[in-house]
Amino acid sequence: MKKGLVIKSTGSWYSVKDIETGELISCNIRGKLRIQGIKSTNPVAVGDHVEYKIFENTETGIIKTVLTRKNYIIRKSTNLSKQTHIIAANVDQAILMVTIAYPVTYPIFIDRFLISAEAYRIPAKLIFNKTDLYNEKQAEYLNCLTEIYQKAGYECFTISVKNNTNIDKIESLLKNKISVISGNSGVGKSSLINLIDPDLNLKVTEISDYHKSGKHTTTFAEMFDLSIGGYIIDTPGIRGFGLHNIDDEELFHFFPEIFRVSHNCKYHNCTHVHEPGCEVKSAVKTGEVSQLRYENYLKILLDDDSKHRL
Ligand SMILES: Nc1nc2c(ncn2[C@@H]2O[C@H](COP(=O)(O)OP(=O)(O)OP(=O)(O)O)[C@@H](O)[C@H]2O)c(=O)[nH]1
Ligand SMILES: [Mg+2]
Ligand SMILES: [Zn+2]
Repeated sequence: MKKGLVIKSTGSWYSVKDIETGELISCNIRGKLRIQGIKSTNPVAVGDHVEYKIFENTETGIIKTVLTRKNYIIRKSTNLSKQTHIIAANVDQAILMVTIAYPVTYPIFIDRFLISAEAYRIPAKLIFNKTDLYNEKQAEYLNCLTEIYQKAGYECFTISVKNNTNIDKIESLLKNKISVISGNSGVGKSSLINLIDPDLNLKVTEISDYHKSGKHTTTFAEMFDLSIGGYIIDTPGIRGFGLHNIDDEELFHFFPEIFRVSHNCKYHNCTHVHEPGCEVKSAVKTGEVSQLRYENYLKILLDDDSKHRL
């Protein structure tokens, strides 16, 4: 059996790069597929290492086995079933691209992404894009958010793809790593990759004036070789991250700054909602834990909808 790396997935066809020859083979998954792990709408994802076989007398192949994943990042499937959709597998880091406006990314969306990354122990970074567009108030809000997330332990970058601001920092971030970049549609994920590697010539479109949101220009996840070294996985814009298999009792483990102070709570099974002697609540009062992060923790914990829906 040959070994390969899945670099593109359209749902029915997969582009597999042969590990030995580097050749790209179109594969499907007809027949029996051996796979371990979670139930998802896509059994094979970009970043997967697979074993495949060339279909007799053709140039195409069949994926037979998906090798054990080191990690993966998921979003909720669009239907209301409990199924999830794997965005990418086997990554070194997960990057969320955020915009304060054009379109707006909500902090709770950032938090759900971070929880999802923490749960799979994938280092997460935040890139705030389109700084060229922000008025004074939006710039202030941007500072406020980066301060909150930096304090929580996440590296933040503020960039403008349009003005080429701080792109060198992103190049250092991506160099020699396998990174997946995610975010709402229209935040500029593909634009950033084009700026770093113009030869890739990825499709981008204007965000719609009417809705001030993106148009889902990128429709399939795809992994690209970067000329600076490393791989980047561009992904379609999404609206929500799945919090698959995260129990209420362990949700706070995935807020690193909350987890840190929780060791000193009076009750070992403190949920940090109403208990006396809760160090998390004290830390919110002193500002050690941000009010915003704590409120989002409560929102996700107490609001079933936000846990199970898109
Ligand atoms: N003003 C400004 N516009 C930007 C910047 N970066 C990207 N854009 C614009 O934002 C729009 C959307 O960019 P894309 O790169 O297609 O966004 P995307 O995140 O890949 O979107 P999807 O593929 O739909 O998920 C395009 O019109 C870009 O030119 C920036 O830094 N400043
Ligand atoms: Mg795109
Ligand atoms: Zn507590």
